[in-house]
Amino acid sequence: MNFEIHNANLTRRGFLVVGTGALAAIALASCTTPPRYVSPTGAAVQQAEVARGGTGRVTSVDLVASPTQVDFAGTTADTWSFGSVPAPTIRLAAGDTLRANVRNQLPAETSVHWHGLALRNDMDGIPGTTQAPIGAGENFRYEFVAAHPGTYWFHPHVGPQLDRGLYGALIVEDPNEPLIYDDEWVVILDDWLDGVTGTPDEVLEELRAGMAGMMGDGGTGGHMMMGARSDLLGGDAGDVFYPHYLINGRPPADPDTFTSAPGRRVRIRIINAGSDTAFRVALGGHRLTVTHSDGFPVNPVETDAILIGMGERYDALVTLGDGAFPFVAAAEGKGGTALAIVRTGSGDPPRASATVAELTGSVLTAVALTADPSVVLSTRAIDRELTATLSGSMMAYDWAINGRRFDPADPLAGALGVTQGERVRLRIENTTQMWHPFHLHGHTYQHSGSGPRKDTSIVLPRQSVTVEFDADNPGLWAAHCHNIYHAEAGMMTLLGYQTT
Ligand SMILES: [Cu+2]
Repeated sequence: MNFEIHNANLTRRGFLVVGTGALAAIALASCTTPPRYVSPTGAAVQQAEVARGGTGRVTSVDLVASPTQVDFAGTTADTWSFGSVPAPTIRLAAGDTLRANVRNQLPAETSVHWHGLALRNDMDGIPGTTQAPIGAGENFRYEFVAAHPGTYWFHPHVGPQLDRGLYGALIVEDPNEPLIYDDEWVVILDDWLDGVTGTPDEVLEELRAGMAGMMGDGGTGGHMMMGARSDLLGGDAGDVFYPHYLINGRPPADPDTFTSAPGRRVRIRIINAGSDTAFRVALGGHRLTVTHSDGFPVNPVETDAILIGMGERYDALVTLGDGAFPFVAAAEGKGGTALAIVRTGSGDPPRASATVAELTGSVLTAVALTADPSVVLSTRAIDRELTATLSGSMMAYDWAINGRRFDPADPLAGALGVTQGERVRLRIENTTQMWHPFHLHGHTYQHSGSGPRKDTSIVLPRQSVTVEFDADNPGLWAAHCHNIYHAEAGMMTLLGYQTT
């Protein structure tokens, strides 16, 4: 229902411009006609889906979002999940169709976004833009071709629901996989507070009140975290205090254990599902060979550790030694850690407080990577230059893009416009005192200068990241900070394909 209203608004806005007389006439003469955008349910989106082709094979999954109780080493917490935290991993082959039947048993509206996939726009899960929200008690069927192999994940795109337990990995396997490995391990990192110190909605409310709100609360502080610092992140590492850091839904006192054998080569797919925490990950006694960023292959780079922002994914290969090894994800600048265990032989399990020397060795970020030749963008002239200027402060909690806080009731206001077929250069400029993990939906851009293909990029304070992509997936695509609290406060815009 909302969806029809949204379309009506677009029509009405176009009509109003014509109807405001002389002023509008000047605007029309000096600029051009106001932008009109493709509809997520329109012909261009359907044609793009047909062009993707696909195998015709269908993988069906049922995702039931419901209130759930989780157990962290004996402490229980009430949360919302798809039955378990994380949800069972969804796997399919590239070119196959995913059919996900979502049943919403939550006491709230929800949606599912398929993070990183260049999928058909009306299946992207953005209420008010690509679909109506899935109301409490309602169902929705997502169905789309997963064209590109890689490590992806899924989560809601409603309020701060991402910071609950509603997430899981989505692995698109390559039928012609060039990597050689024996085992595979999916590692999902998360910062957790839901049902322990409060709810994500309470955190958002407190953050929105800003620093002044916290002072006014008599200094009890609530959910805010002061003094989280990281040189790698250019200063302030995060705003929110989390009592738990998890790997695959488990705290260090009850760690996930990956069992393999000495000498086996493992592909580790690492996903940061956190909301306000970058993680520095390492496997004790091993170096990691990074092979993929955000699902796409890179020229392999060996490193001791990887820094991974919210929404980012890295795949790494490692040949396992003999014993029991700690896989540690340190909450960057925050002091806490998540732990899992890799076991190939006998030996005492690492302690919950295990730390590993590799964490303070070489730490890889996207800056160190270049795209694998198979996924380098073709050489061609830039047709369109866009800028997304990130602004705002922790004090006022007024996070915005290009001076505008995203308004879900008027999502196209301030949209970045492109035309299908263009080569686009997007400069993401961070004018704030804090780092932001910027995420573009529906595309896997390339960092300029033969950098990696990615869909989520760390943008350091007072610095910029320039990316390029082909506008080959028509629709209305969210572009936002993947700190869920920044995004909800307004650091979000749309990339809109214009009709000519
Ligand atoms: Cu941000």
